[in-house]
Amino acid sequence: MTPPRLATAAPAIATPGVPELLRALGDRMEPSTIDPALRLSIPKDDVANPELSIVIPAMNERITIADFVDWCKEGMARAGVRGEILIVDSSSDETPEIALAHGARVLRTPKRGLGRAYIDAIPYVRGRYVLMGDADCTYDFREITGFVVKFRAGYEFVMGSRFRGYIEPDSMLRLHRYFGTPLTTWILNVLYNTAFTDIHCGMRGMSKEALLRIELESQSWEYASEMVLKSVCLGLRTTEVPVRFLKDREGRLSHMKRGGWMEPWRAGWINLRAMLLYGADYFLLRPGLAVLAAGLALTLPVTAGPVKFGPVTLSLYWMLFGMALSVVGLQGFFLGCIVQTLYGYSATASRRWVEMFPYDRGMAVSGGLLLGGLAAVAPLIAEYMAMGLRLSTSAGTAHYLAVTGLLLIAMSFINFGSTLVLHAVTLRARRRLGTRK
Ligand SMILES: Nc1nc2c(ncn2[C@@H]2O[C@H](COP(=O)(O)OP(=O)(O)OP(=O)(O)O)[C@@H](O)[C@H]2O)c(=O)[nH]1
Ligand SMILES: [Mg+2]
Repeated sequence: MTPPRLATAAPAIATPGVPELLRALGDRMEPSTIDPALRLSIPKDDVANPELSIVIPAMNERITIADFVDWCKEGMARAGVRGEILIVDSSSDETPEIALAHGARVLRTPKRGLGRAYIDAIPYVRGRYVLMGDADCTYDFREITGFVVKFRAGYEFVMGSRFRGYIEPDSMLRLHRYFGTPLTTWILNVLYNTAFTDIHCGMRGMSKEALLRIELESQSWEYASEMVLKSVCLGLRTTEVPVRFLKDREGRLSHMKRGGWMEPWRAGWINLRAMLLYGADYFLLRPGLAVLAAGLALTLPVTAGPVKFGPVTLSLYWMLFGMALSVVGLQGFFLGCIVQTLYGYSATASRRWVEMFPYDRGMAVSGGLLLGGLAAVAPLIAEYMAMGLRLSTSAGTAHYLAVTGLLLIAMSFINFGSTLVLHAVTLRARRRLGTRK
């Protein structure tokens, strides 16, 4: 989708800090019809109908930007692909002028974070395939053939891997190289049953169609985790290619470091948040079922009184523990179903739970559980009344039965509330799915 061109030469929106030099270079300026804060500049030697778009956020990268754009051109020539370079720029130095002079399109955007820069760029992407990375010449864009080959083979998400490629000595902090990145990659692989080797690699590619489907939302560094997680949830055809990672140029300080000592920790924190937010169902659904099963196993067999399993006697306290587990587990499971429906990653995922828990049956089950629970609690209430509003201190059969009864009542309410929310959420999800697959 290319934003419509306006014939006017003068920008309708004055963006502070963009020097007149841009016009002196002879580019055409285009006021954006999408976001008035954005403005696109097109170089003299612009490329028509690109197959590939190299989309690169940049902020004050005057030390490297010239070489970087040249590297991209070299990379595209070697890969035999017709491509555009789109620099998404929030600089206050001369980065945009240099990029434009070297043949890149420059989309000026306010400083709103790395993730937001990518979101801003999406309507301006013309290629079928999008390659992302940094403007700092740390990722070697002279070698992009692997990405192009994989794209043309039909892969929708092509992740770069520094660990399968080359890492120049001292280019990465030891803590990141030997601990942070391998550990977080391993955790993600275990949780989501994937086989990534470098989930933090900034050089990565996606087909434009897939990029639209994942609907990026992250404004800052956490876009990296969001992309990976959503690619998994959407079941994108994914592969990895080795990439070369080089040291920062003399005099260049990464934005992570420019942000102060807290910035890497903040980045880690928001990346973890993204992993939890975009994959909440993984932490709720199956773990919820497991906890529910354990809870029921501790509660139900003890309904008629204490049960001995080898050296362990399951009595009232175990039952109460089991009841707490069951409640937490059942609620966790339902929350997982609800959140999966809310994500709406696919029509099948959205329909699955509402079909499995139809409204009428849900209400009938809740009613049944409530009646069963009340019936199981009744003997204890009768005993309580008969003894003048007192209960014996030693637990008898009625006590055990009452705990199971309480559990059934709690499950009835959880089932009732969750069925309602699930169906309410589906009404909204349906509206959304009308416009997507
Ligand atoms: N447009 C825009 N670009 C940004 C912003 N923040 C960072 N960038 C650019 O995004 C790219 C990645 O930033 P880097 O500073 O290299 O961060 P990094 O590679 O994650 O950090 P290191 O691992 O320490 O190198 C660079 O090209 C930056 O210039 C932003 O807020 N807006
Ligand atoms: Mg970098």
